[in-house]
Amino acid sequence: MDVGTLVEQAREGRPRAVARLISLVEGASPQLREVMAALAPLTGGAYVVGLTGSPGVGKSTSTSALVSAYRKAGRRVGVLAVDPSSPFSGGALLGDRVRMSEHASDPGVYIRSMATRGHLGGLAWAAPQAIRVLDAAGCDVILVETVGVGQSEVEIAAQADTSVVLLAPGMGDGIQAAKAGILEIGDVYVVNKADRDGADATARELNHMLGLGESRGPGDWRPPIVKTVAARGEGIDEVVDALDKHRAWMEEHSVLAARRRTRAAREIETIAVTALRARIGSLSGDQHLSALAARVTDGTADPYTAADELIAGLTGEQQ
Ligand SMILES: Nc1nc2c(ncn2[C@@H]2O[C@H](COP(=O)(O)OP(=O)(O)O)[C@@H](O)[C@H]2O)c(=O)[nH]1
Ligand SMILES: [Mg+2]
Repeated sequence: MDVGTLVEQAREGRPRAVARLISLVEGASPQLREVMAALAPLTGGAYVVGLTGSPGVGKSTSTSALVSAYRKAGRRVGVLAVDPSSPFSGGALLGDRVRMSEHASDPGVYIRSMATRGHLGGLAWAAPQAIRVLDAAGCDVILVETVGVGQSEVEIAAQADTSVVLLAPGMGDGIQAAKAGILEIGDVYVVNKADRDGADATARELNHMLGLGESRGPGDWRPPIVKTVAARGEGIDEVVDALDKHRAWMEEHSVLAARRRTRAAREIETIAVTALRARIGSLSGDQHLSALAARVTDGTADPYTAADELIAGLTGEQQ
């Protein structure tokens, strides 16, 4: 099937076309360039929410509950579950599919899991492309769940309009959060598993840590802390409310547009660096590179000068 037809069908909301397009992204298909060009004018309508937190904290359960809440409000929802540590989709995310299974037959919901380790450029490259597909397919809200470990959480936060950081009592999350720099990335904090002992203490500790080093002005956003029992859907309306408020605040202060520009800039950079690296890689046996290497080994050129020449040569031969 040609790209134009596929994009047209995805735009109409046909799930198989959406799935095919995301597969093209995941497989870094040669058609990707054409796909992205066709999707570009159709994007920008979706609100992207990132959910991060340690494994087991309740991200998938919360995502599923949020899907229910948004569906009740008549919104179309996309879910992207990203596992940056795995080269395979499906593995660690199998349990997630089970937790999302109640939405599997809903035509207003797209659920997709995605592995990124096999990718050049990893999460920073693949996730935004998949988000574009869901956006063009008419999703009003896209929930991006990351199996969170350190850097990937920061990466996903950079791709979302609003970042939700989840914690749960008794997971030693407080200390981990501080270590992982999570305290800088959350727009909304959720203390899930509030049915367990220690939820209040976790919320208090978090509130304390968020207040440390605080230098917010009157118009600044103060990340709220919401307690939930995602497994029973409790507190989910409050999370939706916090997300709505954050979105409204961002629009009011032109933060949303700025964040999206930052995101696009990073995306362009990642694609450019990946392309350059691929071009250099394909040069390893190249005569020009060998000649430069010979000049460096015999001392007639320094490696910086040689690198400059290499880069100049690469960009000179661009199509
Ligand atoms: N007690 C309790 N368990 C929960 C709650 N939310 C989720 N869980 C359970 O915690 C486990 C991990 O949840 P999951 O959503 O897969 O976490 P994820 O790894 O962050 O996606 C599952 O067994 C859930 O049923 C909650 O609010 N209370
Ligand atoms: Mg999960």
